[in-house]
Amino acid sequence: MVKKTVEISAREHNDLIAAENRKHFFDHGIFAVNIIGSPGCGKTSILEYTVNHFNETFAVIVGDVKTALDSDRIIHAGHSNAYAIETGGGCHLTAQMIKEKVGQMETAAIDYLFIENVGNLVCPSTFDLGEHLKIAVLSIPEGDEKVRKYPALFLRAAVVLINKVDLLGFMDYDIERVKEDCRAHNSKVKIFETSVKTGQGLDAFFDYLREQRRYF
Ligand SMILES: Nc1nc2c(ncn2[C@@H]2O[C@H](COP(=O)(O)OP(=O)(O)O)[C@@H](O)[C@H]2O)c(=O)[nH]1
Ligand SMILES: [Mg+2]
Repeated sequence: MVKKTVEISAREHNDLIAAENRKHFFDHGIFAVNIIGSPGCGKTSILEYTVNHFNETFAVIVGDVKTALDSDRIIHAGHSNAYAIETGGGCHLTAQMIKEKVGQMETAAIDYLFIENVGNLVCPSTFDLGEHLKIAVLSIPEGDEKVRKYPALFLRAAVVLINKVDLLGFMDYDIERVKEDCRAHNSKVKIFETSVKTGQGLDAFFDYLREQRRYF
């Protein structure tokens, strides 16, 4: 008898685990979002703001190459349900990492799961974690050409937050051009102009998440 072995790629394996995660989230009523952006664009700051202004029950997972500094910031902001994943060199989170971390949580009490991916506009874009929404975060100091340079993320992100809009007057940044670039990649993209310093756009973003959770 000829023995056949079936080999699957790392990405196919990731997709299988991501599908398991998605079913787990569905079964437990958890709406999961995967937040992707460059280092320093404001991902953790947005989550700190979320701790103080989003009154639903949620958990936070923060991925970084090293340290638990960002999950410590979430805990320090007053939210104990925050977990760190150190990738040890990996430039993105994987569905397996999320599966293991979610396995340690008391999921019955969670309505939302915020996942801050490793800071990077490339690798995290194509690794499904089982999330319902991929959220891209841009920020004004990064410059206004990033959507054109890193299309993979903007083809897949359902939502784009253009953060640090409080700095718009200080930098050359054509925000209308950036929005056009986002829409050229995804005509249905939902765009929010946000600032953690002033709170601009974040309540509207939270309302959007609540609306999306109702239909997932
Ligand atoms: N002016 C301004 N600074 C911000 C805003 N959001 C974040 N920052 C600052 O940007 C820096 C990096 O933020 P952080 O949340 O650590 O970014 P992350 O690497 O994407 O998690 C910090 O100094 C924040 O205080 C914002 O909306 N406006
Ligand atoms: Mg961070």
